[in-house]
Amino acid sequence: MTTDDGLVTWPEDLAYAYRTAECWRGRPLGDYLWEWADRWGEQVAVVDGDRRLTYRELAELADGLAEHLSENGLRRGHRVLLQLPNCWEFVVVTLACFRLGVAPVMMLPQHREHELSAIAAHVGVRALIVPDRWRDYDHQALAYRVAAGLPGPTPVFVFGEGTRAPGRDGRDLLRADGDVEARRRRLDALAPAGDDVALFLLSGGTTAVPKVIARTHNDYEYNIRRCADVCRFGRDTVYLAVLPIGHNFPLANPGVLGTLYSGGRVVLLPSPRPGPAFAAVETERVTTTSLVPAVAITWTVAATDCGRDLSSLQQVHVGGAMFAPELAAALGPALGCEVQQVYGMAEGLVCYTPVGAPPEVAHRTQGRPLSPFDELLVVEPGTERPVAAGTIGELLTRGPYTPRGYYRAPEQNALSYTAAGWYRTGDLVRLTDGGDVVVCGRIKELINRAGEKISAGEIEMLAQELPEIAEAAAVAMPDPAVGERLCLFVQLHPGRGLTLRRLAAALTARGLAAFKVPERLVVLDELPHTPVGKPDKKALRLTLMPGVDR
Ligand code: J2J
Repeated sequence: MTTDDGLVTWPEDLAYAYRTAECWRGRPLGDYLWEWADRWGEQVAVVDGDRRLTYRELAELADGLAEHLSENGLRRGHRVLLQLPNCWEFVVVTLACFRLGVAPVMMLPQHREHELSAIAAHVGVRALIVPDRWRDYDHQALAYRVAAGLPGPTPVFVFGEGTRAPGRDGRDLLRADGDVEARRRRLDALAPAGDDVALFLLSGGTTAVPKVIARTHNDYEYNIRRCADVCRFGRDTVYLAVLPIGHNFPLANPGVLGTLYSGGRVVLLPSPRPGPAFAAVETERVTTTSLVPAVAITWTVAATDCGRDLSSLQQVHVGGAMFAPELAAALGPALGCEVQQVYGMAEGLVCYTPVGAPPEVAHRTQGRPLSPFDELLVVEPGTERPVAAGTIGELLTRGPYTPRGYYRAPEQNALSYTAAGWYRTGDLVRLTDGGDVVVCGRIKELINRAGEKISAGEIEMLAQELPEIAEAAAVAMPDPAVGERLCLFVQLHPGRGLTLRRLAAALTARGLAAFKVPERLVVLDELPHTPVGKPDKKALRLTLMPGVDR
């Protein structure tokens, strides 16, 4: 069923079943904040550089901020765009939003005007939350430009040292003075329901238009709880977050939220560079972290003779892109810990290889679903016809934490979800006899660059708006370091010329995030086409294979 607002809900009978089975507890995520503080109050919850927050401080700061946001007019059902790097403020803001029932839309620090404006308009956000500067980029100015293009006044809240926004300076909002208990009760009274949207995640996507996934408090809490359980998180867990925590994987699988849920300690770093990460492992006695394969490879190399004591590491989670078995086998010995592979998606389904799995499972599969209520169906690509057991096909899935459609996207939903509510992952998988998923490829048109998904359609549409380009096709180019890079094949208008540098400058000027800018340009007299008139990407991809002449 779809609400008037464009939210696709689970069928009533299933919702009933998920509640009865206690997958869904009907408790908003913000509710847990004080439960944690009451249980583990003086324990350190979050470490960011010199800043160490206890569970109690976290709860008090989040409540203080929630009240400020509420005084600024934000309330249950509203949405805000959240674009912060990995920092303690990110955690406080997210928890404050959960508390109020305001849903943050999780953007990445690398996103620019193109992404921010489209998503903000699509979701209908009431405020923007940004850093002042990040990696020499003025996010505050960016946010004001985005806000100016939105209907209605959209306040910008700025976090960081050099903030200058009067009244919306994050430093003024991150205070927990006054009567903490009274505030706690006031906010308890404003709490959202379990079925409310807790947050919006971005889809890796394959299309030109942005797709967002609304995750409810019920479904996200279940996902966090199951992940934390499968990964055996507990009070001894020290989780190092090095991937951008706006991503589902480091945010909640089990990631930051799974660690807090378990009474552990979260250590935040702004990047996965091995030097600072290994130093943090040593000083904080980190037990676990999550990596994408591209980072796992650099860590494998860097760990040798790194001069750091990495002996506290117990498990490393690797997912987000293809991970070759031999690389998976090499990572554990290099770091002196166990590797757990993860196959997950912001759309819901998450699979993990279990703790203690034998090498043939841990190195050669991407694990099994988190929940006994997850349904997996492997079909002939693009159909709903199951393939023979053990053979490769497209994975369809349904379950208690896999929403039934994208938010406000009926046309896309008709393509990405079947009438019976299965999500078409676009991934090619096979299931082993033991029920583990092996990811074998994909049919969806995206470029997976070090785990960051780039939609081919989005880039093609932007490229075709440039005056030089008649037709464009974005294709994944294999790469040993980052897995895949974006290669753009183009046919130009007669008499026009284009270089990679000019293409990159033009797309950047249109506000495209840097990681989505093509890294190779191939100009052809004419693109090859399939019988239905689409660019023949299979043929184009073949020309990128080593040893093939163009
Ligand atoms: C191959 N491809 C994979 C894997 C994801 C945990 C882990 C990852 C994500 C994520 C996530 C893969 N091997 N092990 O949200 O919670 C590709 C598939 C999938 C897409 C989803 C999580 N793990 N993939 O990567 O929404 O193509 O989520 O459909 O960014 O990444 O991308 P995303």
